[in-house]
Amino acid sequence: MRAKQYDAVVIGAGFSGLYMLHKLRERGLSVRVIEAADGVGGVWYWSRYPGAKCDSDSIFYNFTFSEELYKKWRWKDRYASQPEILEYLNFVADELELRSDIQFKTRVTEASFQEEEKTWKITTDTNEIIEAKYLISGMGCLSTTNIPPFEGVSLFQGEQYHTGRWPHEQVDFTGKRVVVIGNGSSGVQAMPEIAKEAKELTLLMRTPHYVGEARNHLLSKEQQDEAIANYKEIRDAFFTTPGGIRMFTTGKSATEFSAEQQKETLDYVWKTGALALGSAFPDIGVNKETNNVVAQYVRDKIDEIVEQPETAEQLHPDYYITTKRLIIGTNFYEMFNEDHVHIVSLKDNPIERIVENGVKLRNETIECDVIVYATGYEAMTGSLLKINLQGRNGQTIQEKWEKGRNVSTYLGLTMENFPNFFMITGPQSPSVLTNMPSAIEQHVDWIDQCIGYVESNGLQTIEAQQNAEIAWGKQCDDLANSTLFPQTNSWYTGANIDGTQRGFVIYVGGLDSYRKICDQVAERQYEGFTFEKAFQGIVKSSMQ
Ligand code: NA7
Repeated sequence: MRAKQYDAVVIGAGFSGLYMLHKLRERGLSVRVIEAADGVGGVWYWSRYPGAKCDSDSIFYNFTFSEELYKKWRWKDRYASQPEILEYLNFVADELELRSDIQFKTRVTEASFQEEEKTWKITTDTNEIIEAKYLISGMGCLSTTNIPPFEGVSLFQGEQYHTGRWPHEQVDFTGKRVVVIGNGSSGVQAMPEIAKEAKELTLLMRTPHYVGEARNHLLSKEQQDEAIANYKEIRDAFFTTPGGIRMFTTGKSATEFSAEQQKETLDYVWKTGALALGSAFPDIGVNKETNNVVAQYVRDKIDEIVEQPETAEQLHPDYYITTKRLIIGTNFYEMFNEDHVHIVSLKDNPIERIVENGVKLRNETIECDVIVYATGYEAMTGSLLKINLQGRNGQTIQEKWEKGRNVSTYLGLTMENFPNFFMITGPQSPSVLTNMPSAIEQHVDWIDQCIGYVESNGLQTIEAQQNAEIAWGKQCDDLANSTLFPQTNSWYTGANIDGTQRGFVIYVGGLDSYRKICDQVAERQYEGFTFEKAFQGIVKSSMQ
């Protein structure tokens, strides 16, 4: 079979893949996007569970690279729901006429670097072979679902769903006994919706989490007009803020305020909603005292809202707030005041197995008709490790990263031994600590510029140097170790998946600082990279 040939192959047609395709096409490259689903959207194509929403204010949850595109779209909700985000991404695909270069219902199974040709050979589950000079992962950091390896899953006689792979048809919970496993963002968003229909709803909870108020509402025509008029400010936030989003902040440590002032500030945040519990006092991630002020405020709120003191106590989180992804919800704590909603702590009573009629815990069996796994994702590395990706000399990504235990990249964008391969929002980039579209635009712009450099200099390959990779890993670790983050086991560290413990794989210095570092690397002629030039051998760009 003859291989199809392109300049670049991009894996995934979510926010990342769509924008990457647009940029490389503008550069005049031939590009093929390979997407497993039958439509665009990426994680927003799959995560159709009831209540699914983004947790950034919608007006920031879009592309800003084109003023024209930005101004053509109006969000209906303060936090766009999954159908609305999917509609938006379809709108983008149509406006930029992207579909003709996307191959749907196809999964990349293998990709190997061909030393002689200096190209990537890509194999799909449709038995096609594609060759491309550049290979770019737009698979995102939260797309491979995590169903923990519970025994007996196939024995269950009722319905089972994962929030990240929800059916397209509406699931009817009316009159049913439902068990939800997991109370991360997905579980917290889904449960109040499921509780409206279910006869019984039981949350099986391993760790209580901090849930702030979302305060979603429809955007008025005036608010939509204002968002459109504020285009420049919104775009500016992508470039100049640590999270790529404008959030409420006092700009000071909680320790600089009296107890009354702290409460006043946090009352304001609770009333106005959003993830501002994490931004009101900027030293929350490094100062235990500030952290405790905010954490205790949420625990007090739980006591105020939840009527049964034992239930309130069960819901008290005890880790450093924001060291696991902060959650915002609607009616989450209130829901536990309803008679048909229950909570079972798995702390001393873990799940033993799934049985025919429910979930068997150490001390009891919870009978149910439906099990909802809201158990999250193999975050950060899961999707990359699922592909048989082979760099130089057949080294696989599984070998390089020791199956996820020793992740190593340069800038979270590239890797030694994997020439011309790029990751969008990869591990060791700011990724999930930012508003994702902000991070994605920065990554795609940088990769596009980098490819432009390679092309205009007549180069064959660009590849991270080992010492650059080691230095980047150290910089990420040192930054993380100066914060409270590593003190909590979370999917930031891979602790949610057995055997994936791997240290901290997010650059915690903020998107604004990260952008400066990446720009500087480019300005210094791609410092820390090695190039191969046809017929002239290897060229090294120096590391200082
Ligand atoms: P998360 O945030 O990873 O949450 C997963 C939840 O599932 C969390 O409560 C986990 O408990 C729980 N979990 C995972 N494995 C198990 C096992 N084996 N037993 C019991 N409970 C388990 O995923 P989400 O989908 O909610 O959110 C992911 C991101 O997607 C979110 O931040 C948004 O950006 C969108 P744990 O806390 O690990 O004890």
